[in-house]
Amino acid sequence: MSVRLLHTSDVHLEWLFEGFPEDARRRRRAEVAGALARVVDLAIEHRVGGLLVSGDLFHGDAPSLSARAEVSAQFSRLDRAGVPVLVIPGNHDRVTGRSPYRLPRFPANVHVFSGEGWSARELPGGVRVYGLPYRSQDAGRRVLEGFSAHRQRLDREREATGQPSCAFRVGMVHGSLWGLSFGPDAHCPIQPEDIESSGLDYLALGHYHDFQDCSRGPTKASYPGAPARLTFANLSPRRAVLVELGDGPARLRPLELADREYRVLEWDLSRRGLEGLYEELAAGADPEVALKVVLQGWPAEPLAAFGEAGGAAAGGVAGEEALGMGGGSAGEAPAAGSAGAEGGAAVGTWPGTGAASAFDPRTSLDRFRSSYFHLEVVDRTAPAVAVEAGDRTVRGLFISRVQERLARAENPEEAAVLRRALVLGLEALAGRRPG
Ligand SMILES: [Mn+2]
Repeated sequence: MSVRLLHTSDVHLEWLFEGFPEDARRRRRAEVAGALARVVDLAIEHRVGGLLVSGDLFHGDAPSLSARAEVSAQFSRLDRAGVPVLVIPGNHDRVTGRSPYRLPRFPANVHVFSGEGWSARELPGGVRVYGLPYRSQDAGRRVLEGFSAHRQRLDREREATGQPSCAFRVGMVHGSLWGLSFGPDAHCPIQPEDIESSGLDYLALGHYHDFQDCSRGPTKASYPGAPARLTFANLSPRRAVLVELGDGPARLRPLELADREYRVLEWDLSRRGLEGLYEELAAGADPEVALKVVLQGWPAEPLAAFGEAGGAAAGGVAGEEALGMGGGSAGEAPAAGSAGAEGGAAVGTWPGTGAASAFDPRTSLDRFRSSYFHLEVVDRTAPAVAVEAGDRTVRGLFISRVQERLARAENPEEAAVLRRALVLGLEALAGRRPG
């Protein structure tokens, strides 16, 4: 006897796609719904005995009526194809008063594990599925600890109610495998040894947004990952996992799901320059690609390279020598690493060759916005300035104050504002009108 199941999780219908322009956001949300439809297509094509959804089907616990209708429509297609659907709520769509999981809106083939703890449900072909809905009170608990005792109790209960004994055992849980990086989003820790001793043939995990095979010992386990990319962290191929239960250990076949291309470009302006970045972005332009550019360092180019904004300011700066270097005269305040390795040019002298304030990392790539589906700039630039200990000049004190605040900045936005303040302040101290 053999049975195939299809496993998905973390669809996150109605994900916000924060930072995307409105039109791209709308299209991306439609693509997330399309990914769910594609998973349903695969379940039908592969004639699976069940579709498992391991949490975070919805991005929020009170999804819109249209998102609920979309899910119902997709699950109805499975109903017509005779495919049961098993769902556990995740940390994003946990069961609350407004939860779609409380309303009997789904077609009859859908079962949501929404009780207090573990419960079990049978699928055709001798498969018993044990599901644990996410509950916030379990967030810090090792959720698979002692699972085999729950399994044995549920087996006794199921068999007492007339269910035949099962040939295959599958678990569903939404939580963080120990050792995978979840950052502050770690919930319901899962220890590898608890997978190994679970007595399950397959553990259908949810919460991690990229495919990961987590098999341990006799138990196969995986995170399928979100079927459509949700953030720029999701660069790996999208997957739904086909699980084949039969003789011997379960077999996993991760099926690839097509999705929009996301790219991340890290660019050190001190080493590779701004002109080089412009060339790179022009060469890679593709209105279907979502691109994130992480800017580091600081451009050493002369002002003209800073583009239109810089060009406008250029006139005012042409006479920079005449304006003098203000408090930052070369003799008084040699800036960071003026010994700059391999001809580090303007890195190390401040102000540099042009009005640095004409370069604003936040808007520096605006001219490329229409060349990409979405262009996101992460500003980790670092204006290269340093101040000697004991420098009591206005300039020295200004730099130290801003740098102290930078060291304590609580988020990237605050740090970006402080770096901008540093640039504008130094320009002003150099006697220049900010660009
Ligand atoms: Mn999730």
